[in-house]
Amino acid sequence: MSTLEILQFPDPGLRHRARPVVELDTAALRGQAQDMLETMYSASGIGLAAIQVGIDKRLIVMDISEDRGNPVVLVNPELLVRKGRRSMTEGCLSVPDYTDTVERADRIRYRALKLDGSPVEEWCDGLLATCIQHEIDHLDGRLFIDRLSLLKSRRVRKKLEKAHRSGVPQPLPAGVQSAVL
Ligand code: GNR
Ligand code: NI
Repeated sequence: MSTLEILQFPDPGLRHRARPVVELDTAALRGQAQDMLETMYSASGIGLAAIQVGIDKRLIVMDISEDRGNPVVLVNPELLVRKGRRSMTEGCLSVPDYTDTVERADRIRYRALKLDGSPVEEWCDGLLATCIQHEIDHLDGRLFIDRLSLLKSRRVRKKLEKAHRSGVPQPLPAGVQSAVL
């Protein structure tokens, strides 16, 4: 197992659509999922998309439990239905030192595969629904700051680009966590 480097905005590697996983139930895929979980836990995140660690696959890991003992791995996740709207404070391990309120669907039905290739399809809501939508966005090259108002999104992108150029330190994962809890 090893922790992986998390790409930071404005890395262009965060801006493409990740490719579907075609080979399930392989040692390689399990190994990548394990490394992603280790990376997510060590950064105190509640989710991580493969694209954030430079892996071009539609693969996400999550753990929204309080004791950090409930790892979830989803392969090729898809939103099937969105219901209602809800605003939540979000942060992102790829967006240093910034949190903001994002409006998303409140309740979703999603479909995905488990590591062994077996299908999952279910409704969820609350933090899990927010997290799945945030991670699927990553797989489509989208970040939560793209979902702010146009004016705000532009202002935030400029500010973060400037901070990036001047070599400001990496995100404090605890900041992201406090946005969650
Ligand atoms: O750790 C994270 N917290 C979080 C809080 C609110 C909404 C979404 C998230 S996901 C984020 C980890 C991350 O960047 N996943 O891509
Ligand atoms: Ni993120």
